[in-house]
Amino acid sequence: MTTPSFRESILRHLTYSFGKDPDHAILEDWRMALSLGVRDRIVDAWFKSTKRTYETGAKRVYYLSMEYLIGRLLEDGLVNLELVDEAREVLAEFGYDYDTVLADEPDAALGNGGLGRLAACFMESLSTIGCPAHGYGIRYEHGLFRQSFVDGRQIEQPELWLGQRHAWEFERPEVRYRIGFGGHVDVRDGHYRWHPGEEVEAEAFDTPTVGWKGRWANTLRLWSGRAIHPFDLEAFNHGDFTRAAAPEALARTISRVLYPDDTTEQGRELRLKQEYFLTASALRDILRRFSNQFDDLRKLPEKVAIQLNDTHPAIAGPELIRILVDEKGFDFDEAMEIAQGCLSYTNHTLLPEALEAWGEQLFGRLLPRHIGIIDRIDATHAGRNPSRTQSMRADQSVKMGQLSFVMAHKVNGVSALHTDLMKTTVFSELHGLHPDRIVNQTNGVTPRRWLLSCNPGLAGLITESIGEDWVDDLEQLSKLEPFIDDAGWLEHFDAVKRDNKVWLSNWMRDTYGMHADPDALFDVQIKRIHEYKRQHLNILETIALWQEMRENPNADWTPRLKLFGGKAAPGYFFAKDIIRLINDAASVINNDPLTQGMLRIAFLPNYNVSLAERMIPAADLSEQVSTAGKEASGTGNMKLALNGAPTIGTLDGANVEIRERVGADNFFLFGMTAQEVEDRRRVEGHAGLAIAADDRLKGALDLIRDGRFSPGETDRYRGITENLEGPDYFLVCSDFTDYWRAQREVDVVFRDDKAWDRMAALNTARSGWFSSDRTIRGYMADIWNAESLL
Ligand code: F58
Repeated sequence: MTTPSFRESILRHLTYSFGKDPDHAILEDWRMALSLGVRDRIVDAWFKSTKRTYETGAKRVYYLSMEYLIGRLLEDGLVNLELVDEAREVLAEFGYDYDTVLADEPDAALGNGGLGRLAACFMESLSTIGCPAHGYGIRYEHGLFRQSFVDGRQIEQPELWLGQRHAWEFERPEVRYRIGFGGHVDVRDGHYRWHPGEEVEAEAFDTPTVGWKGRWANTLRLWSGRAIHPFDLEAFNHGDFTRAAAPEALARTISRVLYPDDTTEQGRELRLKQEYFLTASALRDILRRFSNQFDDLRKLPEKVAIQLNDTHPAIAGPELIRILVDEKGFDFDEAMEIAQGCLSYTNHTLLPEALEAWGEQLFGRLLPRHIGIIDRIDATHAGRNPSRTQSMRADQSVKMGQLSFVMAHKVNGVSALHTDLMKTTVFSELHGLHPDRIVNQTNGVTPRRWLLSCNPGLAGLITESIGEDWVDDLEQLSKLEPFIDDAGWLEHFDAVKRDNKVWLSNWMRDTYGMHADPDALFDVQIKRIHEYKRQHLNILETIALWQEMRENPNADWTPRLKLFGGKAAPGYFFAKDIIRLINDAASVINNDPLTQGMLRIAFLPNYNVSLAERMIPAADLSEQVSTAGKEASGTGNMKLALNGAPTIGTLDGANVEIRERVGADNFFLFGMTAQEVEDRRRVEGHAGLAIAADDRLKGALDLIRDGRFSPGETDRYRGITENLEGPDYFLVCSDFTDYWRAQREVDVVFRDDKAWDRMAALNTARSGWFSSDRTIRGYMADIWNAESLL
């Protein structure tokens, strides 16, 4: 039964918001009308939540993140408001297919990968839990680039998510702040005053984020850059039209693109400006909201928790101190204490090259007051901790990790292993001085998007079996365990996976003309392309397997489809070579008549949230093969396990905890531990030794080097082979043999339908702990001291 009001609401929007009658409306009109119908209801929940937060005077959480990898929002709203069936019916009535309408929405890809997607999952969980929260970020005009392949090579094109109409944001022209850069600092009677040399305006755009069953909605507030005086009329009157429009163009650059390439000085400068732009606007907004309700700024830590998503907004510490000291008259020590009471910091990586450090020159030029404050923070901290040897300033740069740690009352890692490593590596000195500061909050994923909505078949089976309470209490999935012994139930589980595989394979055929046999094992590696994530380990094993199949074509092989998805940073040439190698290997192997039906490779272009939602439910095997100690947590690993894909993986990041929970028998473990990795690196010529000991590895490397996948151009992959045969920092060669062994174990289990289904179903039943609801509850209790208002 269609609820008339929702149907009417859609038709009303079609008519009055878009001026179309159903006969003339195009796909985009329907998508927009449906979205606005949903949005109306979200807004109702939003107002109620806001009102309640004001009335209770509750503490608010502010999540500061340079990235939100949101994806599409229409299905999120429909699912959380339980309007999917009604939407389907209304669209069908007018001859439209639900999935087609949903697919018309562009992905909002305002993030690079795991860090940005985590922020998006957190926003959804905060709303589901009813924790009063705001997300702050930047409204990039261009999100992450669109990836395509030409001759196997990655090509980047700008992605314009705002090119089509977008239903979800509200522009707030009344919420604008002036944000300054550069200039100079005056000191008079010990009072500092910063006079910026340049100013831009930050304008707010709000997106309400609704939680499960529409019980609560929070705000994601994204800032857009504008010129203070958008148009230089004098220049225009002199006929200099370019100069007339220059102020606007310049100001807009600040929110133009996600992550400018920071290999050039201009790129780095823009990035630092973006970080300050986000942070300063957010703080102004936070303080304005606080002052509307309370008067004593010393109470800030009681009412405000500010979470720094990595060090990108680390300037929040010095900026808050600057406001309190320079503008509100606090003394430095008290200001520092207030700031520390509010701030906490999440670390997402231990890779040295990813730890932010800004050249002093650039930093001092753009933020002349802040660099002085940082020195004072450093000195104050050192004064209180006389044994301190490190500093926030070293090698002529400002160390944002050190600054974030000192300015936070809690610092967290994102998996148990990562948190332990933080204590012994990058933050060992600070951890020694502040042993209670580092806490762990293992990542999680929202079950609404990553199971209920992306895998309706499995979600249906689960609800049929144990009721629907699992949706916001994911650990209830453990109630599935008794069903797994029921052969009929397990067949049903298997049928759901098969349907998902058929669906993906049809979609691949229709979209890319790719062939995928649903009976093959769908072996999936989806994530950013990076040496530490070791997509090249996977492709080496694929090549070795191909060789073995060719030598022994009549053996009982388990048919495999190796599926890849992921983008390489535009300036990361090694990663781009890995992509090209995978594509080159695909063209050779997929066309080998001898191995047809046994082995195929497919690299799906433009991996993004929506593609993940299609691939994850269809995956049989989850590749989590990073060099131990390098992947902070991973969240794709959780999504895949939850959707019934056992992991082949190393003891890295959250893999460790996944294995503990799903059981060692339901996880294909291989490779060195983090400690063994460290030891192995000290073995002289480790790669050569590993190659000499494994003919398969040697054979695969030989084929690549001899140009088997790059006919006429034997040099094409020299970078890769020389790296692997030489330094092999990520120990691809040393882990190869054990990886091969684990893969053959996968082959054996997969041929036993029942055994495999059992393992897959146990992965689902035992992954309930990896909900981002659990993670957020952990932050609320251990870091924010915040409460749910539901
Ligand atoms: C990721 N970091 C971690 N960084 O690699 C992953 O293990 C973890 O699960 C995830 O964070 C969430 O905690 C990550 O995605 C980035 O995208 C960087 C942002 C700054 C520039 C370089 C990429």
